[in-house]
Order: sequence, then structure tokens, then C-alpha cells
Amino acid sequence: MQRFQVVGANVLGRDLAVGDIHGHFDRLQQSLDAVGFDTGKDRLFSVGDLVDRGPMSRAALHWLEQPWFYAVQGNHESLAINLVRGGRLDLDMYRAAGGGWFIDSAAAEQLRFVERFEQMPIALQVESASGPVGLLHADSPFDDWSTLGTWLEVGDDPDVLETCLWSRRRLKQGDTTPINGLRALLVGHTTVQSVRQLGNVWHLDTGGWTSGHFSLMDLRTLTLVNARPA
Ligand SMILES: [Mn+2]
Repeated sequence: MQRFQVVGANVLGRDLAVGDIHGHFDRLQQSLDAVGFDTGKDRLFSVGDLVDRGPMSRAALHWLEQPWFYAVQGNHESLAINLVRGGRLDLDMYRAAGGGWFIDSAAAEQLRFVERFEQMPIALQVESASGPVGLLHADSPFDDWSTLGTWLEVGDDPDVLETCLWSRRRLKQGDTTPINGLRALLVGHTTVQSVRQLGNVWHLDTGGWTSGHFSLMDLRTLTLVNARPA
């Protein structure tokens, strides 16, 4: 498993990012169709949490097979891994957070998902003509991106991974400290009414999986390519 992955610039089409999906792949597809997403040249980058809560969690495997789809691990992928591999897990919390479909799946099916989830990086760096853009599920534990990259290659402090996957601190504190070494860091995990920028950290989860909408951000221009529905 490569926990830190660098992806080269897209010279053919657009690179778009999206917040948490949580099993709502039909809604996501509608959002992509609405902006003319072209799987032949465009790419989609997900900040993780592909599964749980929504009706189509099992479609995550199909999406992860697509060459134009990239995703970092979210805490919900981590929960699935912990269930199967024996990591720390509050089973009641997991079920309440939409994990019932997975908890109740056969062991062989659980393993299919987990083996794929374990291949998802914790952090992605996408090159663009305007500079590198990072993606994490929740937040960066370091103010320097290269420190995180190095840590993900060699470190084993569970608190660092915990921050990457679970932290809501930056939003709660309104912390505008930038992440050095990146043009922008794109994260999800905490739902916001509209895309929120703190320093160079952008919170993209505008609740497309619940009562909000999927915001699609162009990685090169850091602008939204879809209008917020009225
Ligand atoms: Mn999450």
C-alpha cells in the first residue's frame, strides 16, 4: 500500500474534485453529466468516504476500477478495514454511521472491499499547471505537506493518521494556517453549506450525499464548475 501518491498533471482535460460521496453514486453521476464530464479526458478526485449512509455503497468498487477516478481513504473506508483486520472499532457507532450493509455482508464480500480500500492512499498530490494540489479526507496533521509525505512513507504514529481521517479541528477553530508546499489542500469529512476556504485548505463536502449538493472543483483554477442549486 502506497499511503502517499503523486499523480501527474492532466494535459488532456479537466481535473475535478468532489467531497464525500457516501453511497450516492447516482447523484454524483448526475452532477458529472451536468458539467459534461468526459471520461475520455477528464479525471475525478474524491476526498474519500465513498461508502455508508447512502443506497449504493457497493458501487464503490466499480468506481474505483475506473482509470479516471482517484480517491483517498476516508474514515468510513478505514472503519471497514478495521472491522475485517481487527483494528479499533466501535461497532454500534459504525452501524449508526451507515455501516450496517458492510457489517452484515458475507466475509468474502467484506474482504473484496477491504483489499481494495487498503490500496487507497491516505494523501494524494495532483500536479497542475498552477501548482500541486493535495487531497486528504479530513485534515493535515502538519503545516508542511512534505512532512506529511515523509511521515506517510515511514511513520507509524496512529494520532497522525487519526487527524488525516477524522479531525474537524481546523473548521471548528476557523484556523487559516496555510499548508506549505501546496497551492491548495482539498478535504471533506465535515459537511458545510457551501465550499469553505481556510488559508489554502478548501472544505468541499457540501452534502451531496444528504440534503445538499455535490460541489465539483476544478483543481487547476480552484473554482467550482457547477452552480449551487437554488
Ligand atoms: Mn468522513
